[in-house]
Amino acid sequence: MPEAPSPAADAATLSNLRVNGTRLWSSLMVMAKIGPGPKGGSHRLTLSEDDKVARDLLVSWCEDLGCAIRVDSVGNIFARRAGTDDDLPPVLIGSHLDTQPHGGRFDGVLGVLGALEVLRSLHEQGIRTRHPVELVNWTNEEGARFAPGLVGSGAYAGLYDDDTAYSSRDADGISFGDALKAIGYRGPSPAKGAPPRAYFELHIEQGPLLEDQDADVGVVTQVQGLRWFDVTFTGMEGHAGTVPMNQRRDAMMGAARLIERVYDIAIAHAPNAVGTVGALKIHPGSRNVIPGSVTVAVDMRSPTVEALAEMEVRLQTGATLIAAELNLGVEIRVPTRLAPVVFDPALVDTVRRSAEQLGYRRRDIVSGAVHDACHIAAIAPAAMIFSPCVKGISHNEAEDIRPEWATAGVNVLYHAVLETAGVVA
Ligand code: HGY
Ligand code: MN
Ligand code: MN
Repeated sequence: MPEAPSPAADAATLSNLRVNGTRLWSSLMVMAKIGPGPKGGSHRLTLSEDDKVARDLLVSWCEDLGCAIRVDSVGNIFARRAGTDDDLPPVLIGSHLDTQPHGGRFDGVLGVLGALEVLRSLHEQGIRTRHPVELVNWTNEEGARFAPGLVGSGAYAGLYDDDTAYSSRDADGISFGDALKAIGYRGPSPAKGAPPRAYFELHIEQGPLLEDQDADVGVVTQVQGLRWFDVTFTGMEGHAGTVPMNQRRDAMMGAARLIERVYDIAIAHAPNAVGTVGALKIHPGSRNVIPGSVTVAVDMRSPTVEALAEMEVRLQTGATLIAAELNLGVEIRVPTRLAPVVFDPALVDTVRRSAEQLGYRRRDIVSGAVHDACHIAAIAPAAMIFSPCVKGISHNEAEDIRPEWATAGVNVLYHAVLETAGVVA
């Protein structure tokens, strides 16, 4: 794509710049065809063959713009557009392309392809920025195949070393490290990255507030905290038909009582706290065998550390009590503890002003979902932009957005980048 002559960098010219919403939407639809779900959503698990196809497509789109591509040791992909002062730290923009097993077409993808649209617009409009601008696709945000999630951004922020990331195994026993190598994205550069000048992430809200309040854009001020627990009860396998009920050591009984307790704890910390049990691992997993072991995958969240700590204590004591009552063994692993995050006020203000200047209806919002921005906020100024999604549905194949919402979000991202990276006439 030939570069246009650089426009004057005066405020009036810059304020009229917009991205190409049609091009954005068509790229979203092309990406949605890779790893489609059975009901029109997406099934593109991290480090799968489909993830590789999606990564390869993203790399080719970025190479078409003349970006320099870098892949790090945990598979994060960076596409760099040089700045006039190329030694300055980059303005980093992006999100994730991996999806839930039965996820939507926009969760994460809007942020990566929105960043691509920003690079395309900078290129097409011949804009020169002082700071370099880098697009990023983070590896394994979802944590659905390999726990924990947010591994790519966590490694970049120095939270995980390669061996820790590589050692995680999926339900079939395949390791993260082997899967990464198999798709050819185990890159040479170290995962721990230098702090960028700023990080902006565009993402769908994954909740109903923005649509309910007729907002075009969400200005994310903070993200609630999260804790994941794997609680494994061990009993004794036996014949479902012959062992008398009072002689059983049935691991599923433990799981059933713990599940009830997870919901009770969350409700006791209402209205903000939430708790879910989204997965069970049952051994041996046959209808007519008394389960010998059951692992309960717990997700608990709250905007305050105090509530998270209290919920964790109640879960731990509850699990121990249940195991004693039922003569079961119990082991509790904590794959993730993520503290609540408050985004950089100056960057949040940049987002707010960009939305205002563009004439969008905006509202401040706290994110219920966690995002890669949570880890990057620990090492650099970070902020997020939300686009509404239809009825707030997400982590569901029915996830949907209106094209004008996507365009609005990317226009805000574009102007936040122009301001932060600095435009050179
Ligand atoms: O679970 C989360 O909050 C994120 O959507 N993966
Ligand atoms: Mn996401
Ligand atoms: Mn998600």
